[in-house]
Amino acid sequence: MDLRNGVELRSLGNTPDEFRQDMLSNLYYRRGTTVESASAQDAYETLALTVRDRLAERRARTAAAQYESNPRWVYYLSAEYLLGPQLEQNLLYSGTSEAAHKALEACGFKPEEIAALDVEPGLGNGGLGRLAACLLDSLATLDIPAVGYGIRYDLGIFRQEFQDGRQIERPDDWAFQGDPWEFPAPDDVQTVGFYGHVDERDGRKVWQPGEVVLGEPSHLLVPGYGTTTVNIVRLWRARAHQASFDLTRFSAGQYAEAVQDAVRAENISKVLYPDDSTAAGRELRLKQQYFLVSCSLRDIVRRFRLRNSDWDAFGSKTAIQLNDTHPVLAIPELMRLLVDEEGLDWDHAWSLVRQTFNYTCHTLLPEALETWPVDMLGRLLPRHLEIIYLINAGLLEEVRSRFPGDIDRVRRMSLIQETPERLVRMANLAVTGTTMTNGVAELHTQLLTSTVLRDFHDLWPSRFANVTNGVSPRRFVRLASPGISALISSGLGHDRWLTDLSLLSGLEALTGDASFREQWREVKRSAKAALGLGDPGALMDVMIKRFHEYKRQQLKLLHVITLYQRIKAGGYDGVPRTVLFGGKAAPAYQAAKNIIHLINAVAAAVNADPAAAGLLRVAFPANYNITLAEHIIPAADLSEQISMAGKEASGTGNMKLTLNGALTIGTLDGANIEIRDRVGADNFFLFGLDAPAALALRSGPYQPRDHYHADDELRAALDAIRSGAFGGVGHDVAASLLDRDEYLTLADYRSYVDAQAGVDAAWRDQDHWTTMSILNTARAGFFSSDRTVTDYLDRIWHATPVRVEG
Ligand code: 26V
Repeated sequence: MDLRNGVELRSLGNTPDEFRQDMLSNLYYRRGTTVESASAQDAYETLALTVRDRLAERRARTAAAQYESNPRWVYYLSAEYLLGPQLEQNLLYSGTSEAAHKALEACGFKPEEIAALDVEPGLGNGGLGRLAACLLDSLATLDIPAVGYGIRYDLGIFRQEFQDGRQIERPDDWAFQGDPWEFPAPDDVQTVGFYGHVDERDGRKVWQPGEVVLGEPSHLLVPGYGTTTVNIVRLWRARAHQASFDLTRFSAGQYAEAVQDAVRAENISKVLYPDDSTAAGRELRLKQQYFLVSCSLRDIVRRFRLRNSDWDAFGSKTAIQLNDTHPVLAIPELMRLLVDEEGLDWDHAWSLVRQTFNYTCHTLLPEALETWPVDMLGRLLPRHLEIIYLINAGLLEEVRSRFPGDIDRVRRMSLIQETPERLVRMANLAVTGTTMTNGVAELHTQLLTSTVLRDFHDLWPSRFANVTNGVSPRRFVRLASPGISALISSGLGHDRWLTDLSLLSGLEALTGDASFREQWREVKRSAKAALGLGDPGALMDVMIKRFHEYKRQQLKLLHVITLYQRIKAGGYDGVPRTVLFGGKAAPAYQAAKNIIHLINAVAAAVNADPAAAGLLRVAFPANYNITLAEHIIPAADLSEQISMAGKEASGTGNMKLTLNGALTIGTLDGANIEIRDRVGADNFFLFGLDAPAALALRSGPYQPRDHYHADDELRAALDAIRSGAFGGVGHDVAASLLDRDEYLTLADYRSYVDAQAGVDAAWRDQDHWTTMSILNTARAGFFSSDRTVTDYLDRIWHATPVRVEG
């Protein structure tokens, strides 16, 4: 391989023999052990290094080609990434699965046992973090020069355990054994300031930080599928300055005091914040956000300077995507770099900043829109607060001149919320400092521009676009469901669908083929058998997502209780079901934790009752994560997407399940609408209030008790909870539904239960169900993250591919 400086690099061979040889040398030279004394962990790490070497070689070619073409770079700034397990993905993408299996077996190891040692880096909460990972996968697959920036948390999303049915959180020390996929780059360390004050020197503002912390990067390889491109995701870890270790105190025996500054510094990347029930104003989280932003922007500027010398080119060479408001401090930070450090005038800097950044909003919940206390921000980042005030002055001047006399509008749009505790509104700053703001599904974008961000849409309508989310077909079909993937490829006669998911439409023609339908049914059945939760002949009814009241796991649970009560009453006429829940609740979100507790209590009652045997089973495997998702999704027959309409921005689990042939029961919310439009109303179980109806009901005097009194089955289900039928658990859940029912669970109950009867009826005609299942997959090609990235490229990033020679 001929790299940039003309130096040749030997290409690694991929025959089983060459692979085994390289594994052996890694075992000896990098692991420092021998085949005879190698542990399973040695074998795993050696395998990982051997696979990583293959990708590192492609990485070197990629870096050379990208450097050579000096392209417009896409930088994805995200506080969260849920990358999933790396081993199987990297084996697949490097084309070494078979060679690796053979090499392991030759050394006396069982491939499945070695694969089980691969720990997923859980550096995210849910959909937002997994979307970031899917977009990186697609960027690489589409040969777009891109870097993801994030934080290398020591502890990822907590490990969930159940104790007497209650959620307990345990720390997730994911890299305890070391992470073989990472390349640390301590030489690229950045210095980040906090606190201090602002001086003025020769007419220029100079921020004098009161504390500095080092940001040490490491990167993971992000290979594209079916291409040579290997991009990277660069993760920052906080390190204390040498000077923060107090040797004098240590020598005097004051051990805790000696390290306190160092500990404080390194705490910045210690733990991922779980999204919380209340927007928490914790200073450490604000520090994390600025830490990510400061390190990443310095790195982006360093990379820009490798090939460019003129700041004027910065905006055309750099597209930075802000994943929600978490990295929005990048806007004042880049202003500070350009104005204070580089000496550009304000207007010039502002036009470059706006050209560089774009913002994705991922929510509609007002309580999820981030704000930071002005006092806290001003103490931690005094110069940034000044810059935010200056940006605000420009914004408000524009608002006043467009809408003279509309003081209310000025107050609503201001970057500063004038409550007793004054707050900086991060979403307002994001829209103001970017070229484009996008929502993540059609309905979401519509609601954003008509409600939460309406004033901004009035002022700048052309700044808004929709980009509907998507998911990686490689991870969520090919890796998660090897069985269905093989069947799709044999049915279509190719595997090009993996990089052009619209080709799944070719499956439609196969719905008329009885033998194909039979194979499809068999593949779904064996995925259920492999999952091992319940009878593979039963309908697998799946609700997997974070726990939040707006997502309405409690509605699914009321349905389960109703089915159970029908069974107890005798003459149950429903089909056998396994109802599977998976998901975590934020540790401080008590209402969500109460729902988890109640689900486990109902599961215990149902699963222990012989009357329910063979008819109804409730499974709730703990610690739902990407690894578990990849086992559950292929086994699902029914996908529960039952949020209160107008609350779920998009959903992405809905797409993964549809692509795997699950039928959806859902409301007209988020991307469900687009799924239904594509798979067809006949192949989707719709129920419930739509967004306008839900909004109207919410804004009137809604009385949940009216539904309780009017519906016998609903009343029986709630009464059972209240009478202590499930071990006395769930009083709080029942009370909250009867007293407030913020998310209209009771209003949608009857419509939901009736739609579930429609599911039973459809399931009884297995052949027809299978046809609907195939049609769901065939018509869901739109939901590939490759399409999502293509939309971002056309509407927002305007970047072009750089092909890397293979
Ligand atoms: C944050 C908070 C903060 C406190 C109040 C409760 C709450 C609830 C949710 C969140 C997370 C908001 C950001 C987020 O994760 N959004 C998810 O993004 C996915 C990818 O676009 C999308 O599919 C999900 O619908 C959306 O919830």
